[in-house]
Amino acid sequence: MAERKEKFYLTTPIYYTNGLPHIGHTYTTVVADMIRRYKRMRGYEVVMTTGTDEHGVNVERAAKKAGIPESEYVAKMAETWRALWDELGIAADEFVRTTDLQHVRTVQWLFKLCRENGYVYKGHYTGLYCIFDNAFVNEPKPGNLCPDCDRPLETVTEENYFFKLSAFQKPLLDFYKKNPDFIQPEARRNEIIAFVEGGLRDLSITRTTVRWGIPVPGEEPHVFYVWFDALSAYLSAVGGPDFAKRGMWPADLHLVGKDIIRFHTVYWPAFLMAAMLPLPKQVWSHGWFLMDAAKMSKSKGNVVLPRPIVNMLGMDALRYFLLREVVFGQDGNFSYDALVTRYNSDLANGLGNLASRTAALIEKNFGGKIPKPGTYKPQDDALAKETQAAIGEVLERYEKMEFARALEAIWAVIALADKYLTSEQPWALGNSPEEQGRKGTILWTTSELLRIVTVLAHPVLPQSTEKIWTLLGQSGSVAAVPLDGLRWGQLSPGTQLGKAQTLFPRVDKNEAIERIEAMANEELNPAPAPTPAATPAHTPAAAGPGAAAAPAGIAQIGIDDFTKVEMRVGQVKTAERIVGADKLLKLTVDIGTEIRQICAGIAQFYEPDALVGRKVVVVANLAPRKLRGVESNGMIVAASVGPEGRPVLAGFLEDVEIGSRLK
Ligand code: ME8
Repeated sequence: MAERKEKFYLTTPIYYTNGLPHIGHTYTTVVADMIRRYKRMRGYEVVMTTGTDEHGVNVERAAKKAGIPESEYVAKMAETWRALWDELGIAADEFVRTTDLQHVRTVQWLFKLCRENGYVYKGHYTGLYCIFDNAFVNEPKPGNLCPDCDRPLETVTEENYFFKLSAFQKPLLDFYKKNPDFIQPEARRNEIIAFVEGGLRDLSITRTTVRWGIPVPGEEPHVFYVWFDALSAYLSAVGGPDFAKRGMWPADLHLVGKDIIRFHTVYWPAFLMAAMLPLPKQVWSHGWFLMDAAKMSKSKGNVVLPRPIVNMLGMDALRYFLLREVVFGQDGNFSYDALVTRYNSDLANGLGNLASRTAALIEKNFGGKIPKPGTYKPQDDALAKETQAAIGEVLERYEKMEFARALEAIWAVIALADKYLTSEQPWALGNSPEEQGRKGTILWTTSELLRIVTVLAHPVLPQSTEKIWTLLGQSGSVAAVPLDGLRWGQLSPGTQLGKAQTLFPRVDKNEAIERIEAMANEELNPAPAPTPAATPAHTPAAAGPGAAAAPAGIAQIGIDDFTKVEMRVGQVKTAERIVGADKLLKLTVDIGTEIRQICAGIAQFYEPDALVGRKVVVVANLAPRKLRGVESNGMIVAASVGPEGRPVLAGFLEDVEIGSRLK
């Protein structure tokens, strides 16, 4: 019988369904997907789990607001999350929903084990509770605000089942000591140890104030506290009570953001110890992706969405940026500017250019067949040596979760290849046998370097490395190349190159950012779907007597819809250009009740100075949004003239009072 491969089981958090995925969630999931691909290339049997956390008060409220039952609401949201991961090519092996039957069984079973072992008792609990974070809060901020999200806390008293967390202070501390790698990075480990050393209070693990949750069997109306429920998902994904059959538990790695490290390194191992189940091997907590140094939130209008970036630059560009830009474990700032700059420099001019340049030279000089190397010069040997050494370094960096350093090492090799080509100048060599031989050595060497770089970068750039693999005429998938067997010198001369591939077309930075932002604004503030009353004019119903014809293709709206738009007369107070955004002006506009900052795409047609004092029409109730990183609170109305859509500002022939509403 074939020997079973060593297993590796890793997880992302299971995400709340009362929001939509942004770049932060994408980050954790991309890292997990990258590790999953990397471990497979190192010969492991890998399972990666993600999913959705579907119970609790927030879901009850969101479903009510949407006017649908909770089950329907969560089913829709889970599908949205799953579909996004599919679309981004980061679909996990297991997608757990906490409303799955298998999961429900697992939670009830885990509770039964903890109870049978004497770690569960009934009591009362009164406390300040944050319904947004689903947690009782011990140290509220002044004004009884949640220390995490700054929102008001509610006083809640209820009969609960309690988990004897206090009994696990010593076992946990012993466990951390025996398993120094359990909590990563080091700084987080120290924080958690200090927290546990400070003493642990028992934890209420059921609720009677919540309806939408997993029932505690025979104890209704008790339902499980969301964290007891959610953490169990890692176990239910790989078999639940029958976990031994699948052979994946314990998890080798839980990837989490630093917001939820305590749940994963204190509560979760304590629940498992109480149930006498094996403990996960490692919890890795990464930092925040911040936008303008602030946490992302929809109300601030600073959420970064993955889809527009992927539509503009491709998934690999986003993956590369997320993994290259910040040290894994630390906070990092997200900026479109940095994203596009890296795309152009590292991907378009770096890897993409090396691949197409090498292929073009082989095409021209060797009819598209990888040449046989002739004799070697010291500079060829040096390049071979450096590349071979990079293999070891990159694998070590990946293994230590130093993804940015791994990519740095790969790109250092790409830079060496560029330098090598520039100094060896194969294009300047003639066709004598000697020069042809030299060209063969140079181009074989470059192709071999490219092959190695392609294999090493595959976990991060799965799509484009497959294309380069095909371009290099290699058979099968690059994903199937065992990393441990990767050596310099394995490229066979004579291999026919594959078809030319489009890898990373260079983009104009300003234009790319504007397009990404426009798509993001569209996704965050979608145009409302036409209501049934808004029948297009060309249908018989609307074309009957008395029906005013709207231009074909533009739906009619009722007066109710129109009155939703609040347009007011405003006066421009200041106007300035925005560095790096050719088309935008930043204006401050007095709309009677307040002064607003508004960005307008009119910079190519209006001089800032000429606008000051001018009266304009402002859409005052448009949701705030960011344009090129600048907040815009409203919109200036303009006609769009001619095929290029030249903006002409709407104005008045008579003097009008600032703040007057347009009706
Ligand atoms: O906490 N930067 O779900 P959640 C980096 N359901 N990562 C970020 C981020 C940011 N700005 N924002 C979010 C929950 N994340 C629970 C988890 S697990 C048993 C239950 C990532 O939807 C990061 O991984 O609030 C963080 O821990 C997670 O999303 C929180 O997702």
